Amino acid sequence: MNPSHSVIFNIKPGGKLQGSLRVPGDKSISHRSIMFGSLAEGITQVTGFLEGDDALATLNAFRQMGVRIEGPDNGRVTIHGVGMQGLKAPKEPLDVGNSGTSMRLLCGLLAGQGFEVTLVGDRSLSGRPMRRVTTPLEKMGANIEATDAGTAPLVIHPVDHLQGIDYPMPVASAQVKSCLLLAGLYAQGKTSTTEPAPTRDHTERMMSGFGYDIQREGAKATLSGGGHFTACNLDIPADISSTAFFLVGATIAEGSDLMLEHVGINPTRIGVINILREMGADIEVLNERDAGGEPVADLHVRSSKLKGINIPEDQVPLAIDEFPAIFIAAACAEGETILTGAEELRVKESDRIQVMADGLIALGIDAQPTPDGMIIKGGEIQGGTVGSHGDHRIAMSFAIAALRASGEITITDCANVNTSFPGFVSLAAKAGLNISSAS
Ligand code: SPQ
Repeated sequence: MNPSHSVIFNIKPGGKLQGSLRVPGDKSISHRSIMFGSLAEGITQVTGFLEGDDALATLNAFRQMGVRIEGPDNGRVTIHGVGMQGLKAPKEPLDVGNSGTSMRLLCGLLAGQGFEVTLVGDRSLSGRPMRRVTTPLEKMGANIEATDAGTAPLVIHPVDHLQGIDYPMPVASAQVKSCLLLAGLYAQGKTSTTEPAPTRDHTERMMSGFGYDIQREGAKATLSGGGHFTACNLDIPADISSTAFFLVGATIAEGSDLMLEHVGINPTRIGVINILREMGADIEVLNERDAGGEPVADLHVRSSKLKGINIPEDQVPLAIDEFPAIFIAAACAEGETILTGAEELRVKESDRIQVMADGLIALGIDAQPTPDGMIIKGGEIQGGTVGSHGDHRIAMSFAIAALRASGEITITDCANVNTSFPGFVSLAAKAGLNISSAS
């Protein structure tokens, strides 16, 4: 049996969320800390590293390529950088499990190395589109084999050299942008990406933090190959994507009053705050400060009544991973919430439009999937069983829905919650969710 099928969440209805808590470190920044620290000259010390399966897959990949990495130990990682040319050919394929970020960013980073490497992933990742990275990389001169469907396994063959390109990105994707910028480090001349809408900019910020000259002008990011990274220390903030479950949970559960500490509030990630506030949520952003080039704050959230809205399309890339949680908020809102322009949700760890619609309908909510979004009418959430399809964000979203349900909710296939949020069950229980996990 696939082990991911064997974990089940049971959540008793009702409850409220209270107290102060800090969710684990940001997944996107954790991946990048390992990649940049490994390529740097010198020793990089990381605190707040996410000890979840996805970020650990990236860490293990670099160990397989000869980088000495100590930890993680309570979020502390020490990376002994090998420099831009110091990676070694791994003896085995690099297995990145469920992690799209690892596969797409590594694909760019490895395209210009002098050795052959194979990237493999689990069933979900092996069904996700990779042409969005292999096509522009091939324009740079890379030699990458994929399946006929353009999916993993990806075999990256060594090439003579890569050539920088100026790439107008057809999709708003931080993974595509980051992949090409990482390949650009090894390319001759300049590599530029232009994004159709702003996406998370952790790669650009971290490159500057490691002393690399990267220029940003509006939607365009440009760098020249041949430079080097200088090691530095990184303090990774709590992940706003994990925080989102608590923002929604405390908003929908009457009597809730919750403080979420040290949350990354990078402007390219705060769509969930903007959207929930527009729906009527009471979220205060307190103690804004800087943590190694990334803005952080404490978020104070109290329960409030929500109303349905038309979600502004410019917020979609800024909240792309938070829609499963936002759909639960919409199910608890008065009136209709309409999401458009979010077709990217169909190619995540699961088809997040279909799987969320199926689950909401199973719980008695009127949810209509559309090709690029969903129409949700707020209503009474009933008890029932929903399948998470091995998607961490679906599992956690339906878990918090129980705060407003009339009966117990059972969620199947929940092991992948460990990819982004190890300790979710105990932290959510501590805050007031009546959740238990069985395998
Ligand atoms: O890493 P993975 O599996 O792609 O994870 C997800 C998630 O929900 O955790 C997407 F399914 O986050 C992506 C995010 O959607 C992480 C990411 C990054 O770190 O650069 C960027 C986004 O993906 P994309 O395709 O929009 O660039």
